[in-house]
Amino acid sequence: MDDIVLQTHDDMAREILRDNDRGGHTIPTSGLYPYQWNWDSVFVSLGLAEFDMNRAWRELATLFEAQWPDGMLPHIVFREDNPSYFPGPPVWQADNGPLSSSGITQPPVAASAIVDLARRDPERARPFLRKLDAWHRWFHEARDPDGLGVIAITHPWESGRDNLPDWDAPGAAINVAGVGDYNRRDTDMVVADMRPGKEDYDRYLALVRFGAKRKWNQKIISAESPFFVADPGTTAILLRSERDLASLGRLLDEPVCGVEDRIARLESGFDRFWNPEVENYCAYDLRTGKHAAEATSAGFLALYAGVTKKTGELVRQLEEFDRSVEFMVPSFDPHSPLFDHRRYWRGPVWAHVNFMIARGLSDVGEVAWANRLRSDTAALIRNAGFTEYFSPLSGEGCGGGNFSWTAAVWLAWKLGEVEGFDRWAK
Ligand code: 9WN
Repeated sequence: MDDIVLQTHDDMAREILRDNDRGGHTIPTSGLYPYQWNWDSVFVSLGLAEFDMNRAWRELATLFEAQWPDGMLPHIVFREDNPSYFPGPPVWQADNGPLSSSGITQPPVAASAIVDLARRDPERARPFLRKLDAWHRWFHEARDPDGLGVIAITHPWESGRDNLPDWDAPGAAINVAGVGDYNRRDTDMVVADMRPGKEDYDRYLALVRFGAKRKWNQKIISAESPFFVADPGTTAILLRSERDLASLGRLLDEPVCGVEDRIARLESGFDRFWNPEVENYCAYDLRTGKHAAEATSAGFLALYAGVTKKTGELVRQLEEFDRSVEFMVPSFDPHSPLFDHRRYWRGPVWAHVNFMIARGLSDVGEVAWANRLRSDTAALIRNAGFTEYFSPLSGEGCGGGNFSWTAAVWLAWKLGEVEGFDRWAK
């Protein structure tokens, strides 16, 4: 009789990354997301680095192949037109870069990941240094034209946290009259109550049409877009990446000119996000001057950014969140009437966000909290599988399955080593 070999979660995670490999770039999951996504690929590179360093560097190289001449790194790279995803290349009409792509960006986690990889082999990071610098500069020029030290998004997809209630009020200014009929593909593959609603989708499409009409001229879009919202998530991620870019420059003995000024501007700008009524860092609508009215997981990324003056308040809010959920960290305040535990970014837990929040917590010495996030993430994946996101109440796996960044975070965070703490037994 053949021996039965039990597959470990590490094996499963590696298998998912191999299965989602499309020859040098990795898709998030087949069917639902058939292209290369920006921040997904970066987390994937951290997972790949645990078993195939060459492939990890290749993932980043293929992503940067799509960098636009102005420095922007697009949020989706289209190497084909795949009908399983809408909106595809014909809707975006963005031919400003060397490869077909979308016309917006996503949170710039790449410099932080590249610094992690560079610790093992610094020279391989050298080709990325100037590309990262160009992308970061682009954020300051195109997404902070007034030099306020906060980075705006021009589309909810740019935040990576697409249908967060933070975008509801600013999104009301988007004119959806011209979107017409279209055929969403996501709800063919995932139950509708786990995905954004029709109103959100109309707005997403209206903004794509708005950008396409302006030929994705980012200056014009920043000046004229009805949606221009400073995002604490993107700003925190950029701030950490700027610090990491500066250290990469030092490591490679190639100083990055201007990076220290950019860091200083973001550090002081970050205060603008503080909403005293919420006691957290909240999105800020640059068109109306209004803060979002509720706390989200992005506020905790302040610690990841090295902004530590409100550590006490943030930890208190984590404790508050924890009173209402089984698994941390919900993407949106679980006390709010808008909290929806299975619907995309209106409540669920995301492994990669936990990974970043925990890094910030451990940087400020909140080790027990960092460990708690790690063990929650491990328990969620062990029990529900490598799904796209998870209900913070029931632990149910939601969205797409065999998901690349969930697998990558499993490996990079060494979740296979977490033992003896089963949140399901709580
Ligand atoms: C739009 C791929 C991406 C993630 C985003 C997530 C989701 C796309 C969508 O999937 O967004 O970019 O069609 O829903 O919100 O963070 O990068 O996994």
